[in-house]
Parts: sequence; structure tokens; C-alpha cells
Amino acid sequence: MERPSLRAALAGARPLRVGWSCLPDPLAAEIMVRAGFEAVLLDLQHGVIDMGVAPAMLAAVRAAGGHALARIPVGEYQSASRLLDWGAEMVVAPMIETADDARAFAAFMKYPPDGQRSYGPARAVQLSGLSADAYRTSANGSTLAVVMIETRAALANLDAILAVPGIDGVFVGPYDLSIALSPDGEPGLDRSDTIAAMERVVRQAKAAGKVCGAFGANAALVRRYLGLGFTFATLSTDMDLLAVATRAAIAEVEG
Ligand code: 3PY
Ligand code: MG
Repeated sequence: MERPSLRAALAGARPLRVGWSCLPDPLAAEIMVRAGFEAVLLDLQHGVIDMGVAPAMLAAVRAAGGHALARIPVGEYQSASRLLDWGAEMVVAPMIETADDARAFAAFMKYPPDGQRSYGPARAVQLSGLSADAYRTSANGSTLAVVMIETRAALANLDAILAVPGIDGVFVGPYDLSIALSPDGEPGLDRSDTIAAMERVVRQAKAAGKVCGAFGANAALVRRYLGLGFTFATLSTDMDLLAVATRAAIAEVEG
């Protein structure tokens, strides 16, 4: 049976299970898929992953049957094209604040006439199983350009950002967003002002017909954010899962 596209999977009956990868290891990313994540996001912003290891990680996730997502460092829009070339199906751009930021990102994500993505997707073609022509003509629609909403400016400019052609969705970073909203720079992942802002993002994104995701630091927050109506919420990180499982295993032995 043909694997559904990421866009179709995101529109499914239940939210996609999405893992978060910081460690630069294809095997670790593959194991997360085999253990139950249907998609894994490679974090090139805060994780240790770089363009040297990302291609092998994207391939490992996809070979195990998962969808491969990636987050670029702040403002490095040219990396978005490279990650698409190596098989990313969604690219997330952090700290987008204005429609101009979103336009600059979208230009690197979409082939002409929609944008200015340069042509060279040999590996993405291989991983897709499509012909080169079929990949080229479907890529603008099948790969997703997702902007992070995590500052006061981004909230203020949200409708203008959502209206930028080529932007397929938004992704809330609740750490940065809550720090930005707090008068004393304190994070608060389920603080009432953070939740109210996230509800607003969901409402506006859905009204614009866009995908909306959020970073979920743990299971309780994932449930909370999905309850607000987010299309998907990523669950923890590989580093945290390893630490949590290690503590639990030691506690089980030692009681
Ligand atoms: C945030 O919460 O600000 C993030 O970017 C998650 O990594
Ligand atoms: Mg952030």
C-alpha cells in the first residue's frame, strides 16, 4: 500500500505522533520511528544535528516508514532548500516575526513560479519513489513550509504571516513565546497567557486553512495542546526520553 503523504497524514482522524531529534545519529532517529513515532523532526536549531549528518537521518526516518521533518537555525533559509533536497517533507523556520520573514523563507521552499527554490533534488527523488518530473511538479504542494510563532511581533503580525503565499502552517514554540509574554522573562508552558496566545494561533491558523503545530515538552503538555485544537504536537525529545527511561529503569531496579 502506498504511504500517505505527510499532508494527508496530518489531516488524518487522529493527530500524527511526532518525535523530536536533537542527537546526531541516524540509528537513534530510526529507533524512534520503529518504536511508534510516525514522524520525527530533526532540530538543526538547538540540536547537535548539522548538514553533515542530516541526510543520513532523513533517509533513516523515511526508510523505517516515518515522515521526515526538520527545523533550520534562525534565518538560515538556504538550509531549508538543502534539507528538502535531502528528503525533508516539512521544514520549520524559527523566530519568524513578519510577513517579509515568511516570504523570504517561502522563496527557498517553493520551486518557480511560486518561489525561487533552486533545482537539485536527486536524493529527495530517490526517497520519494517518484520520477524526477513527478517530484518536481508535486513538491510545492507536498512539502510543507511551516513558520514558528514565538514572539510578540509574530503574534501581532499573525494574519499577515498566514496570508503569505507558500506558507503551509505555523508551529508554536511555547518556551520562547511564554518568555516573550512574561514581564520578567520567565517561561511558562501552561501559563494562562501562554495558553490564551496559543488558542489564538490555533483559531487564526485554522481560519486560514493552515496546519498548526506546537512543541510539547511532555505527555501532559501534548494532551493540553491537542485539546486546544492543534493539528499536531511533538512529544518530548530524544534526549529527554533517554534520560526519563534511564531514571525509570534505575528506579525499577533499586526500588
Ligand atoms: C520553543 O518552545 O521556543 C521552541 O522553539 C521549542 O524547541
Ligand atoms: Mg523557540
